[in-house]
Amino acid sequence: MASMRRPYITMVIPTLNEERNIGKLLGSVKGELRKYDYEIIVVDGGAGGPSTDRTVDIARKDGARIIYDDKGKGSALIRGFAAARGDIIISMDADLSNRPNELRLLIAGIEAGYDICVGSRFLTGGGSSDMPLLRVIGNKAFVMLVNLIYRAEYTDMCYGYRSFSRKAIRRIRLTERGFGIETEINIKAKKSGLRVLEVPSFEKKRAAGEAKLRTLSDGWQILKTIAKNM
Ligand SMILES: Nc1nc2c(ncn2[C@@H]2O[C@H](COP(=O)(O)OP(=O)(O)OP(=O)(O)O)[C@@H](O)[C@H]2O)c(=O)[nH]1
Ligand SMILES: [Mg+2]
Repeated sequence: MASMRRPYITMVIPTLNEERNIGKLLGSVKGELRKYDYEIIVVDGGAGGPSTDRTVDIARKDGARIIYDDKGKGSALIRGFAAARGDIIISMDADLSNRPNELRLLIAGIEAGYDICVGSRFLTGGGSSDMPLLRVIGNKAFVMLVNLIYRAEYTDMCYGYRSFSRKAIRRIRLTERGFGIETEINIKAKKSGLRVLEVPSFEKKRAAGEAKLRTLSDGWQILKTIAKNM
């Protein structure tokens, strides 16, 4: 970032029935960003329609801009990115898995001149207490495949805590509607020569509510994402 002024931050948070998490998340994000100008975009809804709980009411009361989407997590992120006004755009899960203090790392990476910073659970300082063995194995397999095919050096693939420069958001055209979105971003970032930085990130256990990712069918989607972009 050329100028010395503080960047304007856009948070993009996809939600599907996160009423027990979203209020606490927004509180801690706002605390962490208090020295910045920022906007928070909550993109709510899945294939079955909007959240059926109080997620949207709570998010709106807490000052988030609400956008609706009815296709999946990837589609929600694409919509959120398109609506973002920030110099730095950050995607974050709503389930309290991501640590708010790591926002500083994600912001610093873009300020230092990288186009995309991706959180990695497999760098020293990172980790996960929310990853069953099957997901660890699947994720490793996707990392190896993408690195081999696209001559990349990722250590993590399917993790959603990330930051983007405005330029990066404009440069890569995203189409994945579901959980393939992170893999699509990694591949397209590499293909378009963007400068990518991995930063260690620790994924806590989902605090409350139900997991939306179904390991096998979403794993299959991710495999198709890798094949489609070759
Ligand atoms: N808008 C939208 N958000 C979604 C959808 N599916 C998941 N999300 C959100 O995307 C984020 C990540 O989803 P999770 O269910 O936590 O996926 P995960 O982290 O792989 O699974 P857990 O192990 O349960 O944490 C959460 O904030 C979800 O609410 C969807 O279809 N639409
Ligand atoms: Mg989660």
